[in-house]
Amino acid sequence: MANKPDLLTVARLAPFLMQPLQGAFTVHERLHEEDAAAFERIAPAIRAICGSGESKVSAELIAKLPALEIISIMGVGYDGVDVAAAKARGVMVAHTPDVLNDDVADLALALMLNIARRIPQAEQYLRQGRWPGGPMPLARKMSGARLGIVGMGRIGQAIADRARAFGMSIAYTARSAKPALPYTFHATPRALAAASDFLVVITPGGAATRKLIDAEVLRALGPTGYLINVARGSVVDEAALIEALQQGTIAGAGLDVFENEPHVPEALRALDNVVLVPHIGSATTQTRHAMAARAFDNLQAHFAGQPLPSAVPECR
Ligand code: 8YV
Repeated sequence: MANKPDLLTVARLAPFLMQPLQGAFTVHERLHEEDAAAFERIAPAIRAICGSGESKVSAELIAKLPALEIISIMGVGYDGVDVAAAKARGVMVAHTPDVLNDDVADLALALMLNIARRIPQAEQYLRQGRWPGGPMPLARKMSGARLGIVGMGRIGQAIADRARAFGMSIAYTARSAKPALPYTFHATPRALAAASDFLVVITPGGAATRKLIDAEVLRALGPTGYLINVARGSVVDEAALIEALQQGTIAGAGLDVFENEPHVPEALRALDNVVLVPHIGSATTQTRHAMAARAFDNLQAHFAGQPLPSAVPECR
């Protein structure tokens, strides 16, 4: 096909996204990282960027791409994109909300159950042949406990839906109260933590939420409280969390996201009161295919002159 628009990828994208991209675009795979000279030659022609939820699209990169029209992120989070810089240049930003709500909410509940019932440790106990020596120490009941949700957006609500089936009481904090929801609102993460057994973080990343969960919030959660993070590593002060876990300031943590992915501090990996998984919130075949399809649809709609299926709120 003649005149395929030039597209720069800024992440290692899945083959099921790369394939349609290569059909519709001239794709330059992470050229800005791989080959600076080649990137400089091709930069003036780039009309689209495609990346993942963790991708960085800085003002500096945007400034190098005078023909850029759209940034399509395969992910609901786009905190790595300088949206203000994109908007100032009239560049659209799109993401893939909704299609991953179920998976991320499922994982939040899985982490809660795993840390409370100590499933990974129990499995090791059995595998290591320790069962004949006696039963495991008792764990913590999750059903009926108090759940606090930091960020009551679409995924927060999907977590609450599931937690209701476990008979949990549900409270939340968000920028403002949502009177339509039957849950208790707390104005600050600290007040919410003080009233929670499980504190689940599912708020967008970025400057507005950086280190929102700090030493003070962890102290309020207390020695029988658990922290679950399925949002962004940046939302939690990781050094303060490690200290709180080491000292028993909180009971434990279930973490899908980290400050410096894919690197997880040795101090965190050495702890027994954590369940750690490598950012797998949306990582099922079904959901990643749906996200890829949406990321591609956003690009296609743009170049067909149609409204984007899911522009980010700032660009609507
Ligand atoms: C993925 C995510 O890590 O949607 C997000 O914001 O963090 C995840 O679903 C990733 O973006 C997949 O491309």
